[in-house]
Amino acid sequence: MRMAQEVLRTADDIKAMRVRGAGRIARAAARALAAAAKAFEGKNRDEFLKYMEGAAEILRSSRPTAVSLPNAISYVMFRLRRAYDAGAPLEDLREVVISAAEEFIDYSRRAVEMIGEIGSKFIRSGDVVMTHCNSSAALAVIRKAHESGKDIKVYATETRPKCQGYITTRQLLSWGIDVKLIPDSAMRVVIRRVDKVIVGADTVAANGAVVNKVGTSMLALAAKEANVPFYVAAETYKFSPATVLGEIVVIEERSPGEVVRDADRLALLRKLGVTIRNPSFDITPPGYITAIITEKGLIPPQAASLVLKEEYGWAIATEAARIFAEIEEVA
Ligand code: RUB
Repeated sequence: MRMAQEVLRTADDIKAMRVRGAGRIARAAARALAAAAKAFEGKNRDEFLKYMEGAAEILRSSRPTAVSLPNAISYVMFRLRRAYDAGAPLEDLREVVISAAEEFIDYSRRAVEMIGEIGSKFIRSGDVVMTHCNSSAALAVIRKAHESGKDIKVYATETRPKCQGYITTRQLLSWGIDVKLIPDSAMRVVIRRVDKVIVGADTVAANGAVVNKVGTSMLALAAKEANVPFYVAAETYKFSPATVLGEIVVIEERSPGEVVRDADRLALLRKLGVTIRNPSFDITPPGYITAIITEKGLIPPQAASLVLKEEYGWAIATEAARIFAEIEEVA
């Protein structure tokens, strides 16, 4: 069975970062699953399940770090498998996928808005806020604070090597917010003029550690030293159920060509034997985080495992059952 074009295109867009940011890639994957279900031409429900599992796998492997991607896919696939096990006919299974994907996308959008509402209450008029990379959840907080009449100023880091800080700067300017762009290396100098830091998240681990764009943990370190509160804006689908069972978050390593853009210079450096590393994300330990702003309210990072139990009890139980089955097989 040929895979739907939309699935292949979406996976490519995510890999090439034409679609980027943890929330956006999650919504794009859900949309692609719905498109795949619509495009399925077979007549058989077993074939449909296999085809959807193939689509899920292609999308899941498009980028490794943001757990929002597998969580969005699991949200849809869990409902599909449940309906399949209950004996639903093909047309119902197709409908289950389409409506679960729409439900996820809708939830995700409302979650970002809710984070904006909740997070903006922690920003006071006159605050100087610093952000890193380009996070729609973090920006929702800043935008809402501005829209509710608070006078705020923002420092945005460039976020090398991909410079997502330029997108942040453009967005803030378009909303009429006072923003200054700084090189990443100026973080510790500028933090002295900052009242609050707010960043997004790709993954929140069970122990409350936050995985976000590389440089986030340096900013957290600078904020801690300067006694500046450090907030993370993260929807609950950025919490990783697999980490409850000890799984390590994979940090994406991207191409050296993003670090040294000039092809001749890159070739020369390679000829000289220079190795270039480009880890795309880093991990901020919970002790550096003042609070995580979720759509369900503000939580201390140490409460991440409670969020996981409440939101992903089913995913954790399914995964645990799979691990036990494997252990029994080996024994
Ligand atoms: C983006 C990044 C963002 C988070 C959260 O990295 O690290 O801070 O994904 O974004 P990249 P959002 O540009 O490599 O995808 O709040 O929009 O989900």
